[in-house]
Amino acid sequence: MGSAVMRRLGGEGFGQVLTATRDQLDLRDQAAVNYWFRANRPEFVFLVAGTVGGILANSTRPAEFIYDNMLIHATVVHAAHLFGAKKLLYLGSSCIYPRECMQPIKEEHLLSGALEPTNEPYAIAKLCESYRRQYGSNFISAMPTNLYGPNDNFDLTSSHVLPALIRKFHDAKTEGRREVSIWGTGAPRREFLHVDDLADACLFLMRNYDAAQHINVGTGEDLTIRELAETVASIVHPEATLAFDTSKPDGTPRKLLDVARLHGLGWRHRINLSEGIASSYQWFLDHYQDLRATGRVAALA
Ligand code: GFB
Repeated sequence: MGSAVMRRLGGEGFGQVLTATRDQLDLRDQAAVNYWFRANRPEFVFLVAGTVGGILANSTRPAEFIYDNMLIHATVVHAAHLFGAKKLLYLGSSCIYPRECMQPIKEEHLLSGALEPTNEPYAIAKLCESYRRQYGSNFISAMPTNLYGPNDNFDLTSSHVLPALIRKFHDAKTEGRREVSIWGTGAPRREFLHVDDLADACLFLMRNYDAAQHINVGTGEDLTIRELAETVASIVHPEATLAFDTSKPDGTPRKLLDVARLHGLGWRHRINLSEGIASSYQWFLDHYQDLRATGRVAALA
């Protein structure tokens, strides 16, 4: 998300984009974050930082996810308030909605039921609304659907499904194998948004949305994990066959966002799924050596 927002702001000609990498600034450290905000006085804040991961990472590292994400979000929102940021956009995730939620999921369905156990820790956030109510801060929050695109994580133990499938079909093809293991039953349905569309939506919301209610960001279209695997196979390794590993969790049966509110504001995604998968696979091929060198395609399933 971060690199996509940087690409989009650069494309828009914004010259004064301030960033701080994890090594430069620990966003869980209030004193350090306050010092950074006092020194830099950002007017507009895109809060896209967090500890993220796929279904396995979320269910095996819950303490790390809840500790990091609650601290990062609380610390940055509080500093933005203390040092007078004009506007802040916080990005959550569609996993914030209940597991058995009406589909498509409306913003009002938030906290209307039990969360999916595999990603419960990651979902507690009503931060921006509280600062708006108490201090009148123009802080907004958006809930994007599952994301994919350039700079994704292709590590098979911590990644999300789409980069994992690109990697698995690629490895099978280069190793002359046909069978590819797909986690779960293949029946769950998921919606996917390309990160460049998300970055475009972030700029649009920073310019045009000033309401307390969080807003969904997605395509409004979903497919089964089996259909997704068949689509990736058709692009990366058409001879492949699918083997479903039902020892792995399916997670939420479906999480299709209702994007009527965003469409009503005049924003729609532009990158369709097949096009996005093809360009993401090309990015993977172009960066394969770097990914290997930095260990982001290290672990084998
Ligand atoms: O993308 P994913 O890890 O996250 O899994 P969630 C989506 C679906 O793909 C699940 C299946 O049903 C997985 O079982 N799947 C099949 C695979 N093969 C694979 C594979 O090789 N790797 C992975 N990772 N999945 C996450 C939340 O849920 O969504 C996070 O846990 C966050 O907190 C993220 O919200 C956006 O969509 O199930």
